[in-house]
Amino acid sequence: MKVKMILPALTEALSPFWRPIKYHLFPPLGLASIASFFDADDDIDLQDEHVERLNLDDEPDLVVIQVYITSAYRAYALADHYRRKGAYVVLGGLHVTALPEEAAQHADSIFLGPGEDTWPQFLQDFREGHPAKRYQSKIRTLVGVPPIRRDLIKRYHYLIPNSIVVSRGCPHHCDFCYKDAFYKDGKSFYMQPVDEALAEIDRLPGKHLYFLDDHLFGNTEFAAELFEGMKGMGRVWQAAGTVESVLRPGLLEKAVDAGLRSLFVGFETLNPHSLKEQHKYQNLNRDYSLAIQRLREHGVMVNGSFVYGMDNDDETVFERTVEWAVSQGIETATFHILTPYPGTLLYDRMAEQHRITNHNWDRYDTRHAVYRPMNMSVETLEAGYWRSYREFYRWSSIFRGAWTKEHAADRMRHLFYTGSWKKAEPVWDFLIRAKQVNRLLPMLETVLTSFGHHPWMQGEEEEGPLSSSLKHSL
Ligand code: B12
Ligand code: SF4
Repeated sequence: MKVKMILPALTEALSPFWRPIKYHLFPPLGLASIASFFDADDDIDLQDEHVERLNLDDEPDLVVIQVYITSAYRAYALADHYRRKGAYVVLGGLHVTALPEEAAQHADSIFLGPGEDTWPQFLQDFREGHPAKRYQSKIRTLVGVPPIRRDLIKRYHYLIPNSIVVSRGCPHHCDFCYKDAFYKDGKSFYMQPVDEALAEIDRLPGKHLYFLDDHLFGNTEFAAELFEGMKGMGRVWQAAGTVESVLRPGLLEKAVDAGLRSLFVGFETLNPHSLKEQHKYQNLNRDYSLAIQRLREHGVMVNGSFVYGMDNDDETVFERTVEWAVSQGIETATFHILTPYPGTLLYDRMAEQHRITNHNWDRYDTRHAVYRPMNMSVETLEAGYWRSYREFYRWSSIFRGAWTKEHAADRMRHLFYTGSWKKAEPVWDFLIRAKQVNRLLPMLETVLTSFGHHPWMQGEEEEGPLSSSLKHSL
């Protein structure tokens, strides 16, 4: 059987907001995961439109498209194109699960929820000639799932080809998150068996890993066992975790021993009323500064995530947040405008209050206000969002953030990491166009591995602020 799998690019790909580096980071793990259920003699072409031009002249029997909210219109156009050519077209992913009736107009079959249980069932039905119109995932497990088809991923396109997910979902329930809508009708947090996760890590070449799990630290027992198994593998890695998990005694230390060097932390807001409003209880009454201090002491860099536009926010929120982030020495920050994704509690609440002003899914990209904020205008919210990026990444802020650190080596790492991420974008773009983005990976590994004197460097070679490997790469 001839199969085409597509991760469509978001409509933004044609707009001035397009940042090539952001879309050359991670390969399409979702499609490569369900591809593991195909037969060895199926002829599969997996294309990621963020990084390559699609070949639309082919004649596949089956077309599989993953739909995110911001790529929904492009996904539908591609689906319509292949249906006109007579292919059997299926759609799945987050947006299909949120709005199945909308997606069904463009597909022969649709899939709701994760694909590990429904996809093998569909393949059997399809081969037998009686596929259903709709498949709803109910059995939630990663036990016995075959290894992800990494052979279908064109590694050279990505800065982080070693992206990996070893769990699905998250134990928490924040109102604005996609999670509860996507995992409804079954378990919403479950893990791969640790042995299989370790085997997958072992199969990945090189040193660097990026865990894309929503909350790698969400199950202490699983995380501790995983980190224990990774000890001595010589990996350096990045992941996402909550403030609460950083403060939990013992777990962070295990992660650091296993190679954790940078963590994406969802601070979201500095206002406890907003945390309550969004049911983000796991952040309530947690000492954010202490969490950052703990990460710093262990040599882990912080990517702080912040959301603007909650009902308690007014026009002072931007300056306060940026000032706090800079003064804490956070290395990188990601700002978002609150976005009511269909299917979430946040969406239902805002729809009930008649506050949603825009149903153009292209705008649901966390850069636009698609609703009426409570305590400021849309213009103030959007301007404040953009100003936050400018303020956080101006050189004076980068230096101020770096100088919150005691050791010269830590300051250097801050300057190098933050500066090269935001200030060297033309260089990244050039390397992407030259198909050389992979060449940046050793530099990233070096920055994550080197600099400073930290508990995790005990016993490793040390020769002053810059280790020899970094000098080589410079
Ligand atoms: C990596 C990532 C990115 C990467 C690349 C995405 C990629 N290559 O897949 C980049 C940086 C480009 C990115 C960008 C954005 N992202 Co993003 N991203 C993620 C992240 C962290 C991991 C994705 C992943 O690999 N998951 C692991 C795999 C295994 O899961 P999966 O892809 O969902 O696939 C499973 C199922 O969905 C299902 N499935 C999927 N497709 C199909 C098809 C069929 C037929 C079947 C049967 C099953 C099926 O089966 C798979 C196996 O279970 C997710 C969070 C998350 N946990 O998913 C956010 C997430 C997907 N991103 C999100 C957002 C909002 C964005 C941006 C708009 C952010 C922005 N401000 O720019 C952009 C736009 C992206 C776009 N193209 O439209 C939201 C999506 C919200 C929504 N309702 O669509 C998420 C959920 C984050 C969040 N918590 O809000 N993102
Ligand atoms: S902690 Fe993060 S992943 Fe979990 S529900 Fe909240 S926003 Fe979603």
